[in-house]
Amino acid sequence: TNLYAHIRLAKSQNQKLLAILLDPDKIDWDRLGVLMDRINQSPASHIFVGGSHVESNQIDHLVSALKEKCSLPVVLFPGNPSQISTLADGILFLSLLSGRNPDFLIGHQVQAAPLLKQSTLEVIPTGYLLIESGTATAVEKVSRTTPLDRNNVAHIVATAQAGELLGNRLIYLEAGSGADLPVPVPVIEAVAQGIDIPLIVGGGIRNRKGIDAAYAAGADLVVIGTAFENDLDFFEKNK
Ligand code: 1GP
Repeated sequence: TNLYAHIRLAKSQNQKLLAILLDPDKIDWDRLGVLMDRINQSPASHIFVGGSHVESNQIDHLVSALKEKCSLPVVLFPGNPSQISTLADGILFLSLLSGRNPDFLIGHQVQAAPLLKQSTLEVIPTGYLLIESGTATAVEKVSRTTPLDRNNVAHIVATAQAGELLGNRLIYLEAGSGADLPVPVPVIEAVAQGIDIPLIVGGGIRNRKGIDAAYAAGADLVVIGTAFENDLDFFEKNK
């Protein structure tokens, strides 16, 4: 299957997508069976795997369990090059365009490229924009970059557009995992209207209302991490 072709097709048909983000560092390995059941019962279309501090053997462990027990595509969402498992289906090849730290703009990508070229992973170039969301999140601390001002919509749109023009196939608007405030609706609306490629939105979305607000504003794919991690019945309670 071609992950990107599927995302594009969904966008063209206005079919909304949903990813569950799993951080291998936060998995309760003793309850893996329950986790897999809940994922299979959820409306998710994708599983993203990644985190800020994860070690690679845990990534392989989680990805192989997911490949065995779930039918959803597994997409890596790496915080650094050590978080690549060739057992996954694809990878969001992120460039942190909101920041000015060369390591996260191009350095880590150079480190990862030889392994990716050898692998069968589908590589999806993704412009990654961190939006200010109240208190500092892990992405901000780990990347040592400043998020974009959530009120400066024009600058956020220009950054997303530059990402598209540089050849990225997706734009990811990120408030940060566990963010106090999700990406503002007017930001999602303006970016969705300003680009032609699919738009991912995540960070701090905690309920059905938040998911639907992001979709209505123009998000093609919404990412849920913390809310599901904290309550495996999240999707049952938020239909
Ligand atoms: C983080 O966008 C994702 O990269 C998900 O964030 O954990 O807040 O759902 P949450």
